[in-house]
Amino acid sequence: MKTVFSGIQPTGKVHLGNFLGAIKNWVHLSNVENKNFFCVVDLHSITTHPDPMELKSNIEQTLKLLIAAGINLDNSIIYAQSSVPQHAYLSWILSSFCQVGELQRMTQYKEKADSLGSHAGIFTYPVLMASDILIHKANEVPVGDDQTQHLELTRNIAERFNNKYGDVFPLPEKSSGKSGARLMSLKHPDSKMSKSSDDINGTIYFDDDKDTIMKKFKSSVTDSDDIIQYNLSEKKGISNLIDIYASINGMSHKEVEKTFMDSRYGEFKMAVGECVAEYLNPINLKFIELEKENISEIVKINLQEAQASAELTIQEVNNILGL
Ligand code: AQP
Repeated sequence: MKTVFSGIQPTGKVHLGNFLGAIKNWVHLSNVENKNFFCVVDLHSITTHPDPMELKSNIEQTLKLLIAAGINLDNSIIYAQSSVPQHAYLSWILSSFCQVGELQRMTQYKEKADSLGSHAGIFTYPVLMASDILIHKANEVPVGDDQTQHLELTRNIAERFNNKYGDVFPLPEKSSGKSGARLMSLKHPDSKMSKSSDDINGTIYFDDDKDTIMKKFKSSVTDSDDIIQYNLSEKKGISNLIDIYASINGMSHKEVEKTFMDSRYGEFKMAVGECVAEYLNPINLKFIELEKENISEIVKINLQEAQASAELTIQEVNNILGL
């Protein structure tokens, strides 16, 4: 049986990009024979210095959304990273198996240092990420291409540890499953749809109602061709809409182009809006239902399982290191 780990930051309201790029696949993985850990990686979000009340509420909201999205809790564990301090403990140990030069080469460090200022947290967070993956000995990690570099670093760290102390950690692989679409802003198709962006009209949030969704798609930026064709270099806006439609309906880009070959942009935008509203509505309804329910027992049981799994690894590592 595979052990899968993946995480989401509680940096804001969950959006369609998070669903189609990650959570939809997590739901799928939770229904096949895997042991899955889906983690709200709140310690990572500290690097952005969030407002404490907002952070607390985002953590709770994100955990509830994972349940509302349909993650099968029979073989999946959902929890907040900061509730399992073993993540941070292992991160300290692993930092002695990571080269400074490796961290300096991380492209996300360079990007984040520009926007967040260069503090040590954004320099060393890839080690915490390695710890997130290795704490449960995950061998499969469903991540997008932007995370390939971090996964390679995790493998390097695990390999160095294993070379010195024996076969402790598996070398994790990128999930073989289909990676989800990378959604772009509906208003600025050059930028990624993102939780922390101010671009609310370019982002579809999980709790947008149908009217709002339709309005956002209606005013989405495309081009003047009126030809529904996937072309990432010249038609970013329409390609993004094709990606969304294809991802929700399990179709290829070509199939979407064929289906809408006689349609105009206005018609296509409405069709995309309709299918997005249909996709998000049951998740939102379930979320509202969960808001009324007390899910503390579910959260507690999941957390205990996550702690037990992490503690096993820490005991083993402590013994091996002589701690
Ligand atoms: N636009 C996107 N398209 C496809 N997938 C996306 N993901 C995020 N944005 C898109 C995927 O969602 C998962 C959780 O993301 P994260 O919270 O760990 O970090 P992120 O990639 O930085 O997400 P955001 O929404 O853009 O948040 P902020 O604004 O805080 O940076 C990941 O698997 C990610 O690939």
